[in-house]
Amino acid sequence: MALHQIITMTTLMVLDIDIAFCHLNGVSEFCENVRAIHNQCERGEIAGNLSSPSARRGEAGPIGEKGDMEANATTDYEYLESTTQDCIPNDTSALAQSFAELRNLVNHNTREIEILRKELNAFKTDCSKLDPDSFKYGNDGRGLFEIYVSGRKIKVHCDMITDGGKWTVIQRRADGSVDFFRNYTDYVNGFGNAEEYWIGLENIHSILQSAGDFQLRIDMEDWEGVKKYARYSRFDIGGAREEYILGVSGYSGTAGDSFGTHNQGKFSTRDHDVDYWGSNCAEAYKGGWWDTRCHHSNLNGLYIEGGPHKSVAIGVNWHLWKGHNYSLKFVEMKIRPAN
Ligand SMILES: [Ca+2]
Repeated sequence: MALHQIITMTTLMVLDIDIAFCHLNGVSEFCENVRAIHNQCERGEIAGNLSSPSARRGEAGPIGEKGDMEANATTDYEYLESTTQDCIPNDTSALAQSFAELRNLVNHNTREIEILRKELNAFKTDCSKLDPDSFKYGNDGRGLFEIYVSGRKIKVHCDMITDGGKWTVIQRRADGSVDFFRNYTDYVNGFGNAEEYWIGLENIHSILQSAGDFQLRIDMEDWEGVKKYARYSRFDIGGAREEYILGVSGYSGTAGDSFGTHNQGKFSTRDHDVDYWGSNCAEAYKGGWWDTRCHHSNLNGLYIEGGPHKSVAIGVNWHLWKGHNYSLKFVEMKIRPAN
């Protein structure tokens, strides 16, 4: 086979490989460029491009020797050999076979990776299951991360710093940007944005079902920058049929136990009154909570700038710290497996 034929074949083959990779990677701009070169090649223009600029005249000489550079259409084979000989395989069919095997391998590995990714995600049921390495950069051990609750991806804040870390934040109040005075469906399914949210009773229930016992920690801050917390060594809620009834015990902390008194409370909202009071606690105190005969804490109450408020018990209240007429500036409710 003449050298220029090998060069043309090899060039076409390399272009085919490029085009195939191009499809694999989905890089359309690159693909267009390769197609353009491919078309050039088919029109016979590529050999001219590969030869030196001075070699487009004169007559062809023997392979390996310089032709008559004054004659028309001479190809400078010496130049071609010096620039391409290392790139030309002895057997181009072997190259094609190698590429086919490579493509199969890539396809196979792509499928394997997708399967492994799904299996891995199924384990990320709360922040304690995430790879600690993913918290090293750029977020100071806090921030939004993806977890998989009942197979569905949701974004939550993870607190990997406080009290040993690994906390999944299920409720957050930080700037008053989200209205928490909402109906039952919203509290069941969850609502909010990156700064303020309620993760949803169904999601809380699913996370609690995914491992053994869970702890709860509530971090709070007032408008003067003072921080307090309440921790409960056991936290559980029932499912929808049990009205998400609360099981909480084992208080320790600095804020006082204003949540343990809600133990055995069912979750009430303005349109779903299952509290133990004649009237509707959630309606009266502007939130959604495990109300009993109303509340000692009301962390889903109205977010009131500055703190103090006149109407009793409607704010983001924690009774044993700030009473029923002070709305907190910041709250995070967070859970993690007990062990
Ligand atoms: Ca009632």
